[in-house]
Amino acid sequence: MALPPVTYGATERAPRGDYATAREDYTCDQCWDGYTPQQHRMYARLYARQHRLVRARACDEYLGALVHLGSEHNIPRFEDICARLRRATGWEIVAVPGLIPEDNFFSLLAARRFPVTVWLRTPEEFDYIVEPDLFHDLFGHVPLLFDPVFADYMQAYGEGGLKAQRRNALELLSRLYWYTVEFGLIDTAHGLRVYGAGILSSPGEIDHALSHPAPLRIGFDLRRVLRTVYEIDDFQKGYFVIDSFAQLFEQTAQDFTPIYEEVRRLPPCRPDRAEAGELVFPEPGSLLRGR
Ligand code: HBI
Ligand code: FE
Repeated sequence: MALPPVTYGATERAPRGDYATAREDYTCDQCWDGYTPQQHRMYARLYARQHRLVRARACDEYLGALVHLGSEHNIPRFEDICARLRRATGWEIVAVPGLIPEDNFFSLLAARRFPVTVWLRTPEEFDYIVEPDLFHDLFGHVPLLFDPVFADYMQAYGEGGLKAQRRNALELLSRLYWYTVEFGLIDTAHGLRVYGAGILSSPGEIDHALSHPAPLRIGFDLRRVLRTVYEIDDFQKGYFVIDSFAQLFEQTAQDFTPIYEEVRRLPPCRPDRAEAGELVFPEPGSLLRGR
């Protein structure tokens, strides 16, 4: 029975994926032999560009795990990555036709299975893609699943998502995913670094997130994140900075129920306006100018 495709947000655009071949749980086969030489070349071009950009800007945990994606010259076989990933943190990656319903998404994460999209953007979409594609999911998300603490955080997020559905708190919880897994920054001895997949897989947002004076960079605080709205189709106006994946895991390893009730009673926050008393990181480069 063909499953209905899934799209997010108010969009008339037809979903990119072919859901006809998906199983009941929305997983499908990667069909690696079906990729054309042009698609392998496209992957290699995307990898080469992003690798140059992330080299000095991504956190060490990410850079150290990139090698596990395998060859940079062609689209990897998911089962090859799976073999390495299972040994590292007990995670697997599973092929999906594209975006899948939240319940299926959370259930997969809770079972330490990360959904990776099987289709790859076209050359015309080299600089911008509207939906997560194979490159975003593989290059952006998969390397950090090799980090034991981040891997535990991702599973806890999946479990939290299943609970949030029952508490009608999906919109609040999606902000946590957005400001950590997709657009998170981490403070290191060498300065701010990127760990969010949406930044790591973007040609322009790495520089924007770390070097542009405009965005606000605020110390991670769970309640503040759950209150902060976000836009999906432009560079972020604000980022949250964690001290470590251990801090992120500890600060979110609690029952969110009372926190959802607390946050619901408060007005939403803007990502580009600091609230009283919060830790705001200095504008990049300002320390060098002695300001
Ligand atoms: N489906 N394949 C896929 N990948 C995602 O990142 C994804 C999804 N479905 C829902 C979703 N993300 C977000 O809405 C989560 O916050 C649930
Ligand atoms: Fe993503």
